[in-house]
Amino acid sequence: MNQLFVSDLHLTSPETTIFQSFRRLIERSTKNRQEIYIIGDLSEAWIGDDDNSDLSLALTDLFQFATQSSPTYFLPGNRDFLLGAQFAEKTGITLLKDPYMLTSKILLTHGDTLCTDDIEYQKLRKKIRSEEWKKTVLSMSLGERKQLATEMRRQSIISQSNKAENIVDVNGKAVFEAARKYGVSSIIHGHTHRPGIHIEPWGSRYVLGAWETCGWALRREKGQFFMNCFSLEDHYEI
Ligand SMILES: [Mn+2]
Repeated sequence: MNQLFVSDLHLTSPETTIFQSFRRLIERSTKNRQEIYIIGDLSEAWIGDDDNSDLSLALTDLFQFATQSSPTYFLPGNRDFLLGAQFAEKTGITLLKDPYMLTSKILLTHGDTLCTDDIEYQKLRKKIRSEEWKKTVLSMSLGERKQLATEMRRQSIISQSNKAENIVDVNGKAVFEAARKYGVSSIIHGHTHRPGIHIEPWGSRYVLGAWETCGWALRREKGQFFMNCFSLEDHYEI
C-alpha cells in the first residue's frame, strides 16, 4: 500500500480553510487506498478525548470515514499527546509510539526529541509526558484543561521568541544517533516547521512542513518518496 504522511496542521476549528483542505486530502487518500500517517500536531491543542468541541467532533467523523478504507495511524506531537485510546477506539485509528519503525529502514518521529539543544523544552517535555502529569491533567474539568492549554501556549510563545534559530531546530548529532540506534536510512519528522529533504551521510531526512501558506504532504509510492506543498484553497490533485 502507498503511504501518506502529514504533520503540524495545528487545526483549531472545522470551519477553517486548513481543515477543509485536510478533509479533501483524506478523501483523496481513501479513494487511492493510501495508508494515512499523521505524525503529530494535528490540532493546535488536544485537551482530552472527552472534549466535545466542534473540532473534536469533526475529526471523529473524518477519521471514522477514513478508516473504513484507509488504515490511519496517529503518532502524537507536543500539542496533541493527550489524544488517546478512547479517540482511537471511537474512530478506528491506530496510535503509534514515538519513535515508530515504519519498516526496518524508515523511522517516524514527531521530531521534538531531536531538538536536543533546547534544554528548557526537553525538561518540560519530560515532565508533561510523564504518566503522572497526564493523569493529573486529565482529572481536571474540561474548562480547566482549556485554560491550562492556553497558558502553556502563551508560555511557549514567550520562551520560543527568546531562543536562537538553531536551538529550535534538530541537533545533527541527535539525528545521526537516532539513525544509528535504529539502523535506518530514512527519518521522517515534522515539528520544526522547516520543511525539506536533507541528504546526509547516513541517509535521508524528510521534514514535513506546517500547514500555513500551503499544505505539506509526503507520499511514499512503490518505495519512492514525493514531497508536496499544495494550495490550501483549491482542489489541486497531489
Ligand atoms: Mn510540534
